[in-house]
Amino acid sequence: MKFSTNKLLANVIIIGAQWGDEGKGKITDLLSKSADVVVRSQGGVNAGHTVVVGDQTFKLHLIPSGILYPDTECIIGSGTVIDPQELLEEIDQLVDLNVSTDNLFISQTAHVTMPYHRILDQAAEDRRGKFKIGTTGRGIGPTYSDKAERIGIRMLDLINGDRHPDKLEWTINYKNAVLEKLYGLPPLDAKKVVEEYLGYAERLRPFVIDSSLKINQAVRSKKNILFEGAQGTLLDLDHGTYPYVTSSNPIAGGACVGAGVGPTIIDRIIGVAKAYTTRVGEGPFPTELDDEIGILLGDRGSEFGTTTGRRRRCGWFDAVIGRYAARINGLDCLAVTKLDILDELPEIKVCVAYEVDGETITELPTHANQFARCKPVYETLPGWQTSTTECRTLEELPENALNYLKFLADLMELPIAIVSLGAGRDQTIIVE
Ligand code: 2SA
Ligand code: GDP
Ligand code: MG
Repeated sequence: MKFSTNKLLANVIIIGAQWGDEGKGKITDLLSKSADVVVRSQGGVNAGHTVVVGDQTFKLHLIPSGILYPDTECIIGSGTVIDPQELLEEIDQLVDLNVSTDNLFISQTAHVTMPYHRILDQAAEDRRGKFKIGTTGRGIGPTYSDKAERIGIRMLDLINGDRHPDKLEWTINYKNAVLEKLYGLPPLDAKKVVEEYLGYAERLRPFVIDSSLKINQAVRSKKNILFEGAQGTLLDLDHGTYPYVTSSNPIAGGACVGAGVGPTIIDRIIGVAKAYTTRVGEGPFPTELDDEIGILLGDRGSEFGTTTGRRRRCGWFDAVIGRYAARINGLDCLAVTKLDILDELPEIKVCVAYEVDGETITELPTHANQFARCKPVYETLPGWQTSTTECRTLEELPENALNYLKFLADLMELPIAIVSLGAGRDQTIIVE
């Protein structure tokens, strides 16, 4: 479990190794102290990253979790989708809490979530009925769909007028036809929407930059860059549990695409994993607990969506998923969070394989139906039934807690670099 903290001072990608909400916000905030630049590469206001500093709790959606350090530059990269209204609210809330946003920058090529995207997200979910995905309803899928269809509106279209207001109106009317004809919904007033969004653009203009250029200049100046993942590996559009995924690429490769940097600049990839598993939204979840232990994990872990407030589904740690995340992301090491949530349990299970169709498998099946039929094969470890929240070194951990961590590290064939034992900054063990 050796890990040099010096290596945190390099170009590092932080990735969710499960289905999101692993505590990436806390880990990003922690490492931002030694970062010059923090970049969000994908996702939008669907993300909810919580950072606790003393008695203040910050819930960030689009703004990188490095924003709490005044000297750290925070960049919302090209691969993100931006809801200008929500972003402005997030900026205003930070300013109200005396957090400076002077070092915030927004990519000119990020796509804009428009009002029709939010409406279409909800309408599509309703139409999917029992096949619904359980999206956050924030218009994420429709914004990325328009990007792929090449009818998206980018920040620079709003800021520089590269897309003439007529063209904006044309796009809105095009989407109005979809709203009306496909869903029987009332059309939006195109002129009003254009006026509203050009107003947001005026406020956001000072933040908008060529983000890839800025990030690569920072690379050349040997600055330390932290790439903050949103959502998690299993929610990846290409490599997650499709179709129950988000519409971007939360995996390590997505960080390079979304930021506009080459993979050769990356020094280290940290996978953040909870000591158990959660999922919010629909889709198969082999280790899900529909019993009092699931409720206990949810209650002790305050497992409610940071963005939507939805109750998260809870289950045991799944090492099949963990190993998959290690492979897909090329993880160098792990940050294990929320170990303290297991403190009370007399015994703890870990899924080491699946049984499906009479076979035992240790690799994640790619087909959603087969994945839905997987039954977890568990190994049971003794709990420690002692509080770990005050532990600050591995030596201070109860023996069974340390054994649990070693068990996870061995299964995933990865060193553990960081252990988190509470939401606070100091409730952390950095493994030397
Ligand atoms: P979407 O809205 O199109 O991205 O939803 C598609 C799926 O991706 C899941 N998803 C998430 N899962 C965990 N956490 C997320 N962020 C919020 C949080 C979620 C919340 O931090 O708690 O508040 O509910 C997040 N964002 C997207 C989503 O549940 C769908 O399964
Ligand atoms: P993210 O999306 O990966 O940033 O995670 P979220 O912020 O959505 O959810 C993680 C929640 O757990 C937040 O409320 C954090 O403050 C909290 N948290 C993070 N690490 C720990 C930990 O080690 N122990 C406890 N008890 N809470 C933690
Ligand atoms: Mg979250």
